[in-house]
Amino acid sequence: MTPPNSKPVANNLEAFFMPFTANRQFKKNPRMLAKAKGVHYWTPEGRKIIDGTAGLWCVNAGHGREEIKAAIAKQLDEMDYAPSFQMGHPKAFELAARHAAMLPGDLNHAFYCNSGSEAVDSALKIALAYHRANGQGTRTRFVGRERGYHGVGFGGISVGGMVNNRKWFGAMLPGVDHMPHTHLPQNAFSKGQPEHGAEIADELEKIVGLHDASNIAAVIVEPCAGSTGYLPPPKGYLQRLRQICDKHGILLIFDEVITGFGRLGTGFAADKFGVIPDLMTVAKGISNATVPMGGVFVRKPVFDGLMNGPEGAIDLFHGYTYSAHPLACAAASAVLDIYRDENLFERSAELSPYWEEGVHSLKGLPNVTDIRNLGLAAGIDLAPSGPVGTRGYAAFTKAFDLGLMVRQSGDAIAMSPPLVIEKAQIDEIIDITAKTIRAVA
Ligand code: PXG
Ligand code: PLP
Repeated sequence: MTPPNSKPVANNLEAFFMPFTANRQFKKNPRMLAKAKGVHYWTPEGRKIIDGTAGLWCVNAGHGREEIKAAIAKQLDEMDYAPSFQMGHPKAFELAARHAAMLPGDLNHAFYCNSGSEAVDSALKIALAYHRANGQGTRTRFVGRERGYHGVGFGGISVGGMVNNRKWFGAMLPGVDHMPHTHLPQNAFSKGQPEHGAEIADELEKIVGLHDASNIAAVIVEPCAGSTGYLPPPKGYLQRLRQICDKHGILLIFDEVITGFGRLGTGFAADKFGVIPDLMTVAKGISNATVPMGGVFVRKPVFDGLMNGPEGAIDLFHGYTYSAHPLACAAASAVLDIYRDENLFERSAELSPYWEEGVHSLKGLPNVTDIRNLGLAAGIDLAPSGPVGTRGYAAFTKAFDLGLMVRQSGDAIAMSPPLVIEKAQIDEIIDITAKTIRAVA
């Protein structure tokens, strides 16, 4: 049978061990992507796919941006690589200063790495080191949340709350508790932030009561959970978490790998909600996914707390060969120019009501049990049709066949288009999504 998605490719598909993929199923009927520009992908045979997900929530400024390409090429000509251990290069310092200037409050230092997973592990380690440097070395426990996704490092899966990402890998980090997730049935079909559930933050008090605050280093949450179907925080929830952390001297980490760089219509979720975390993890939109990059943004008191040792001593025993890679820094700086010059965060905010109206117009279609949105992203729950993920996978593949890229999480589909999307293209995404939902009924 000729696969509908892709003409047979000349090369052998066997050797590539694909991440988060049903390898054998995929290789029988591959969904190949060969070209990307603006808000579109093309398959090798030239079929055009509208990118409803900005790649994997990362290509915020759209594909194939000439400015980024030029900046990377120029950097490659000047200097391909430079170490950042006890050495530096100007682009790293320039980028950190630009990030510090755009961040809210006193989040004004930047540690760089190469992915969101590395950012999360780095943030957890910074939290531990900070407490230890401040004479509170008993603070070693972490608190995450059910349905949280914090990447795939051992730290990230330990604080994360996705069972399939955890159950295969044994013991993980000791000393982690999970707060309940915030997805409540009474909030179904909420537009934007749901009304109910701020009090779920009080579960943190129970965990503090169990272990005592003197043993807890940090709480990590996605301000708006992404990977588990897009779960905007209930009104007041994040503010309450911040208060409880302040009361007990616990660091609050916002994992903004998805929400950072414009997704919610502001630079960061911290701006959107007016809640400033002690540490913020970012990746994806930081470089528009051109060169892999991640980062941890650190508040001044936390950074200063690590600067109390002898001047000649290393402040943090942590870093990557590719921390602040020159190509990544060049790309990230060019991306900031685009975000600024094209007002893409504001554009995201301006398009959000139109997007909200579009996604909520899908209410009433067969098997749609909930729709959630915030900023320029949404999650749509479909009733299961068998084992978990059966209908979700059917929807994902059907949408691809109809020319739309969506993300599947169980039986939910998530969408997060590039921030450069046009209204007519939003209409197209909604139209294909509706056809998809009917087709998998
Ligand atoms: N934290 C959060 C909040 C994320 O969303 C990571 C950490 C890890 O980033 P890296 O760069 O190591 O992948 C992420 C990544 C999906 C999907 O389908 C989401 C992510 C990655 C791939 C797929 O929702 N988020
Ligand atoms: N493994 C070995 C043998 C190494 O030498 C290094 C780095 O020097 C690493 C792992 C870590 O690699 P990276 O710094 O790219 O994370």
